[in-house]
Amino acid sequence: MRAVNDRPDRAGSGEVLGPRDALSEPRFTGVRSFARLPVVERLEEVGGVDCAVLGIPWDGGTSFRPGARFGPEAIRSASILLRPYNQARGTRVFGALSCIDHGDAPTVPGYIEHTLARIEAHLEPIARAGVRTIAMGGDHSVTLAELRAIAAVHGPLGLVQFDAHSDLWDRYNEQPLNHGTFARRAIEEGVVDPARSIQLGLRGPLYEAADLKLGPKLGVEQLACEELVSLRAGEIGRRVAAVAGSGPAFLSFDVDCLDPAFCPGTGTPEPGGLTSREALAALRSLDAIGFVGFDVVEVSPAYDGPGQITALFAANAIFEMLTLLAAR
Ligand SMILES: [Mn+2]
Repeated sequence: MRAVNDRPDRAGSGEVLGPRDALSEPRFTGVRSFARLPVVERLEEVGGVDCAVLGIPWDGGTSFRPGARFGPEAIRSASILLRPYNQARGTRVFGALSCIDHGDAPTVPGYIEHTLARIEAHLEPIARAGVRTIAMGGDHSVTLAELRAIAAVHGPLGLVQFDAHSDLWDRYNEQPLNHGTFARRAIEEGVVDPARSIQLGLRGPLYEAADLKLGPKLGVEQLACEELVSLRAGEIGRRVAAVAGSGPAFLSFDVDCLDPAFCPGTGTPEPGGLTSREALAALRSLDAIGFVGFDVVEVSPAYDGPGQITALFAANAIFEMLTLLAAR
């Protein structure tokens, strides 16, 4: 039962918290946590770690298929296959970063305003302690709460959003809070700086032609899926860096950015999306951006395919996010 602790040059911060070693304890044993990281739920014990992975079990903002409240549980189960070293990047992740599984943020089923307020209150002190958070959603409405909390510490954020949908709509059923409106609310509230924001992977049927004008109107750069897949990964990284600049940014990854062949377990699937390989390569290209927070959202396990492939992709997307932190 040992934690990875092999970076003696890590000055003055005590133990480096990492996963249990699968070479001495089989990876299918033990209580499920993200990547078999130690579970540290008490805020007082979070200080000193580099990164906290946490769940946000919530699907009260979905407009179609529910079930993302079980996303964190499924991602944790799939994540036990992760290993400490990222061979694609040549980067040691666990062992270089001190990481914990910080449990789940509080939610209130049926009450979206209360839920977003509780998530925000839960995250803000973590961000204030200088700990980077990677949240496992949850439908995309939870990102609004994360952005509120992290912007309260770092100021307005650049948003890098991988998604089939812009989530810039104004109302669903006359109501302002929903997984399809979070990005617009975040811009209106000033927690996201649209001039430093970009959405990638957009596709699928819209309500009307005017939907295509929402991005330009609100000042957000958009890369449709067709254009995104025509770019090499390095070019994607340069396009994002040109928009996001050097200021603090948030990376939000909606798994419906991928084709349903690769990520069927999601709330609003759209055919014609990225492959797993394209998506991971795109994430790896973002190493020039100053991300201060991350999430992977819209994993709905009840709709997942055999082998829980959506949850498995989500776990690996989080591993790439951790790698971006470790490589800095
Ligand atoms: Mn979305």
